[in-house]
Amino acid sequence: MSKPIYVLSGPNLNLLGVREPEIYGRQTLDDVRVLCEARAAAFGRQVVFRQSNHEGQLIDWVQEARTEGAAVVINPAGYGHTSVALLDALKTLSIPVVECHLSNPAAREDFRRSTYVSLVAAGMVSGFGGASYELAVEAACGLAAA
Ligand code: CA2
Repeated sequence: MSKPIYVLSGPNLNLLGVREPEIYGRQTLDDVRVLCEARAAAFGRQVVFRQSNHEGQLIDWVQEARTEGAAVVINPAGYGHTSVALLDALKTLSIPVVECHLSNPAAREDFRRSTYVSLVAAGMVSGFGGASYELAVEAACGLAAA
């Protein structure tokens, strides 16, 4: 069995579909998980799909992916703009990292225009709501080693 794609979501994304639907859409994170599982299955992969509001927890999962994962898809949410610690964890990986965002941060406030994660990501998918995750999983499957 090939290793799974780790799909990690950062703070407040547990509220997806519940608050601010005009920005983040009406799909819940559980809906997004189902989309990711289906897209990965099309490539013979499974996903480990997790969300945390805690920086250290996300870092622990990145470290877990270092040995257990084939690639990481990460929506770091607010931590993308602030967390050097998360960047440091991602830098330890030798597997591909794909950054993903529901909204298009480049079309929003200036402070959202760059993320630390982009320094290590193979690429970023943003602006397509839940489909950003699906596309990011597809990209990760394409980049992951057999
Ligand atoms: O567009 C994205 O996916 C973001 O990563 C979302 C982050 C934001 O800080 C980034 O700039 C772009 C915010 C996540 C907040 O999640 C919520 C979800 C539903 C309702 C309220 C917040």
